[in-house]
This record gives sequence, structure tokens and C-alpha cells, in this order.
Amino acid sequence: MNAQELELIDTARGLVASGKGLLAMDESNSTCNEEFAELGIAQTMDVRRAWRELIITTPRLAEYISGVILYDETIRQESREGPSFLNVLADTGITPGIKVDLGAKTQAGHPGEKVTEGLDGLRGRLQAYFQMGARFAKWRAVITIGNGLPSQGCIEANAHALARYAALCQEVGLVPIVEPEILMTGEHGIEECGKVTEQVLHAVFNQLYEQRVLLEAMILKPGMVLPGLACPKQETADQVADTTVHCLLRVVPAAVAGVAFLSGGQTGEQASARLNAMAVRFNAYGSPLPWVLTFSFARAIQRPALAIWNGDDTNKAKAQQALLHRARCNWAALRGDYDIAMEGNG
Ligand code: 5MM
Repeated sequence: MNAQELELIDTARGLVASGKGLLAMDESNSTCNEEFAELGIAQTMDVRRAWRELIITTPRLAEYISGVILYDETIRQESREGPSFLNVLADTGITPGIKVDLGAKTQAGHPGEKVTEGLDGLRGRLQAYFQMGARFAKWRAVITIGNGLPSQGCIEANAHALARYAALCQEVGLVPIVEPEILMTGEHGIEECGKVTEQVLHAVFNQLYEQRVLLEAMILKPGMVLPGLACPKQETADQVADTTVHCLLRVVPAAVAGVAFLSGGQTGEQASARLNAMAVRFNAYGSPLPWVLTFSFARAIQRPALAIWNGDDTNKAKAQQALLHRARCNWAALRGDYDIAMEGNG
């Protein structure tokens, strides 16, 4: 391996094998604004900046979080006191990453399905982010279950784009996070989610192989294998843990540096409990599993804190405590040490 490949592997391992997790704060402006609107928070660039500043200046965040995923607007911003967000992160030792897809768009000829865009001009954008200081990147594909979906055409188009993106990232020195998200919406059962997850991951790893992506220097960001939100049967955390890990064992090559789960709309407590069950049942941290398991949550870490902050900086300290609490719960879950009793101490 050459020096750049060895450095990429070091970065990937530093992100996932540190016993910490990732914090996704890469909501596009439209997603961030939707979340603000739900709480009656003003949807302006300065309010988005203030929220992101609150997150990255949370005291002791670096004890539980190895890297944060930023958005294009955020990576260029400065804190109120002056230092850039990137300098604030550098001071805490948290590695900055960047979302580089341009969103999931309606896929032609595939009613109800989406394909993620952003490959045109991607090499130049990645080079610029690397120069700024980013050391990893993220691209999300969205797959829907239900009414005969997903189609093979949707799976293949998204898998191909993920692999092209991942290869470009490694060319410029960024570790790619490869995120094929199977949406939780729907009435399907956990078995159907497992079947689709397996089918999608087969396609993704086939394309990653075709595009010559170095698996040791990438991180997979899947969802847990879960029943649809509207499914009457909701499995226990232990059942979710077993189904998820057995599915991943069948399709994720052992060389992959790590698996960092998205939360996908689970509550903070659900996400922590299910992660914890995986650690307990598979001794995931420092374990016999071929890859490290960790988290890369957005909503399951940010949501309670955002509601407390509510756009008002007089609530900042309490919101930071809530954010840190969720980060700590997930950190404990990686060790199998999370207990619902921790929720009383938030
Ligand atoms: C699935 O979403 C990713 C993980 O977040 P959750 O833990 O809340 O599921 C997240 O990184 C997502 O990709 C970003 O929020 C960006 O989403 P948009 O839709 O704004 O591109």
C-alpha cells in the first residue's frame, strides 16, 4: 500500500476504533429548516450557525465523539467569538467530515424512488474540502420499501453512485462514509427490511469492488434492520440486534474499517438500547466481529437538545447537557453499559 492509502486507513480507524462515535450535523438547509419549523425556531442562516456552534462547543463532547459530519454552509462558518468552526474542532481533537452529495432526487422512470445526485464536479469539490481540513466525507442514498419497491434499477443506480463517490474520495485523501439508508416508513416487517438490506448491501459492495475502493479505508453507514414504523409487530432490542448483526455478517466484507449506524428516526433511547444490545450480544467493542460497530447519529443525538434550545441561547447550557447526555449514552452502549436508568440522570 502507498503512503496515502495507509493514512486513509489510519483516519478510518481513528474515527471508528477509538471507542467513540460520529455525530452527523450535516442536515441540508431544507432539512435543518424543516426541523426548526417544527419547533417554531426561525429558519435563517444565523440561527442555523448558532445551533451548529452550540453543538461543536459542547464541553467534553470529544470524550464521546471522534468526528462530526458538517454541511457545506457549516464548514465555512465561524463561532461568535471569531475562531472558525474548523479551528474549534481542531482544538478539541474532533475530526471534521463533510456531506458531499447534493440530495436524493426523483429517479426518472422509477415512480416513488430516488437517486442521489452530486457526481458532476465532485473531484474538485472534494479537493477543496480536503484543503479546508476535512478528512472524511459522506454520501447518502435512500431506498424505500413497499408496493413492490425497491426496484433493482433504483438499487443499482444508487450503488453505482455510492461507489463512484467513494473512489473519488479516496483519490483525494478523504475517507468515504457510504450510507445506503433503507427508510423506516411503511408497514413491512423486520424480515422484509433484512431481505432488502441484504440485497442493497450486496449491490453496494459489488460496485465498491468494481470501482476499486479500498475497503479498509471506508466506513459503512447503514440503518439497523427494523420493522417499518407502521408495522404492528415491533421486535425487542435483542431481536433487532440479532437480525441486524446476522444480516451484516452475510454481506459486509471483513476488511471494512467500521460500521457506523444511522438512527433513521428512532428515538434516542431506542437507538441507544438497540446499539447496546448489539454490544452485549456480540461483544462488539474490541470484539470477534470482523468490523467495529459504532454510531453516526443525527436526530437520535440532536433532537432533545434542539427542543430545549428552541432558538434561545439562554437555554444553551441545558441544551449542551442534553446533547452530551445522548452522546454519552451511545458511548456507553458501544460498551454494553447503557441502561435505561441512565435516562433519569440527563
Ligand atoms: C439518515 O440521515 C443521516 C443520519 O441521521 P439520523 O441519525 O437522524 O438518521 C444524516 O446524516 C442525513 O444524511 C443528514 O441529516 C442530511 O440529510 P439531508 O436530507 O438534509 O440531506
